[in-house]
Amino acid sequence: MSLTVDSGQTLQRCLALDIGGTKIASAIVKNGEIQQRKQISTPQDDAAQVMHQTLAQLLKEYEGQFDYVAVASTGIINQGILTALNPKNLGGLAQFPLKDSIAQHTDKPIGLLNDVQAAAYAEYQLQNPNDVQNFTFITVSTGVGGGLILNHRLLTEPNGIAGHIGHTLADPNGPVCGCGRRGCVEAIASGRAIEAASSQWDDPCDPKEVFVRFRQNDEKATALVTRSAQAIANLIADLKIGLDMQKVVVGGSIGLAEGYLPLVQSLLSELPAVYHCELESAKFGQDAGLIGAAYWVKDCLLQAKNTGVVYG
Ligand code: ADP
Ligand code: BMX
Ligand code: ZN
Repeated sequence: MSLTVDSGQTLQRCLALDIGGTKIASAIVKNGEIQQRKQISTPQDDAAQVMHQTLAQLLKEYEGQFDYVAVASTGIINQGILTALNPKNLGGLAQFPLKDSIAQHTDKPIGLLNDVQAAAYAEYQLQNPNDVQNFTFITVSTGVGGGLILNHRLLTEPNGIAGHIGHTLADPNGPVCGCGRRGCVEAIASGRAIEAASSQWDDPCDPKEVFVRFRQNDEKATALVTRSAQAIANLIADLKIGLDMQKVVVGGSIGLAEGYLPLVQSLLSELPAVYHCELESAKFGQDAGLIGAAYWVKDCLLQAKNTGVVYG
């Protein structure tokens, strides 16, 4: 990320944007507090053009109320460009010049990172660093994403790819993922994967209703939710054994749905003890991406201002 900031510039008020596959959240973040939160649907048709218009509109709505812009977005975020690993999650949008699109409407500094990397940064602030040096945030939402903190440091470099653990293998015979690989965790566990299955039922329904039926012990809904939770439990086991992960926090609308995390926990506990890992749900809930982007970009800007060294 390249960032410049004048020595006199204050960085109190952040316009934070969180662009997911289903929704775009926005807010002013000041002293860690969320103000003026708004939420709209992510463009699905004519996605590039509508995304430009949506960003222009948001920048106009918050005009004069921020000192810098922080964007947490789904996709691989590198050099200000959004590249979708799974374009199906973004209305077919494969590449988008996110930073340039925003820069047309403001001269304030702009920083960007992946949505789940941002959420990981926020939730890690709530951990005791003496107890937790290796930490992962997993979102189970439109897709499945991750943010990895290793040895206290969020991995964003060198290409913005780190953390895309939704595209590790869950089942070699599973469905083909939108990224082109067969059997990714995302193709089995995500909201879109659940929807692809439940929309084909004789009594079709959306993922929210799948969870209502799951909580009523409906057989098909329970099997579908369990398939998702099993893929996430195995992913957590892989993180533990591969990276000595000490804690995993789970977010996203599927991850936060009532009954989901206890199921993941119970499936993980069936594995040998060495694969076990402490699990929690996101304390910032749906705001983890907004808060994390605001903190992370501010930290990058301050680092650049104080040392002349740009990181991120
Ligand atoms: P985004 O991917 O934009 O960050 P979400 O975290 O809200 O958005 O995830 C969207 C996915 O979660 C969709 O597949 C949607 O159907 C599903 N979903 C939304 N609300 C619920 C709910 N209450 N229970 C279960 N699934 C939900
Ligand atoms: C996908 C990928 C990740 C993202 C994750 C969760 C795209 C467009 N996105 O794996 O970059 O972090 O989904 O994203 O390829 P969400 O939209 O479900 O929040
Ligand atoms: Zn994939």
